[in-house]
Amino acid sequence: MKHYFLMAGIAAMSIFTSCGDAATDSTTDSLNGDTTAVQELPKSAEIAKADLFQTADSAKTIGTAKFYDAGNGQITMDLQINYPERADSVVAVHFHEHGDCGNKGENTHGHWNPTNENHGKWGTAPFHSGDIGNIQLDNKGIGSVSVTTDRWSIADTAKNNIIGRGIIVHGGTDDYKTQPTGNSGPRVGCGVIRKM
Ligand SMILES: [Cu+2]
Ligand SMILES: [Zn+2]
Repeated sequence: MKHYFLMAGIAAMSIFTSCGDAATDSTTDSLNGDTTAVQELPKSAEIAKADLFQTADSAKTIGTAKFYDAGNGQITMDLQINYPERADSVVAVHFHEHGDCGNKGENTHGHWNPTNENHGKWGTAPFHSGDIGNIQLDNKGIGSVSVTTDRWSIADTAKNNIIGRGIIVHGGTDDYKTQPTGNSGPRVGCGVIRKM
């Protein structure tokens, strides 16, 4: 990763210096001075995050969803769940409409659905833009999934803005068919997507 940025820095500097007098000395000095700045480019910086907790006890965290700019208008979510009470089970995860985890997650209301599609399985149209789906938890209650998509935005005015949406972890399995919920069981975990 560091090497990549260094190479990018060299490339950028080459372009820069080619516009003026490309004196060898100043190129070298600029490169040394700019290496740190180039490494701070926000390309893969965390752009949003949701801390997930148990709906039965908000003091108990059960994981995080971290969002990154993947370039080309795409966003990557790395979702990690650590829910020992749910070890050796499947949980279903969706983005829900509202960022209010009150009333044991019920205040998030239904599935977030900016494209007005039916509920379904991620990647097989039709599906809601937050139908992350089933995640197998291991014997410690740990599971993860990574999703990269152009269905999400963090732009304030975008219809598909994910900021302020709820993320619900269900204590059952999404059948990917039942409308509009997938019959995914009780809401056992919740979090709200916040801009970083
Ligand atoms: Cu749900
Ligand atoms: Zn759905």
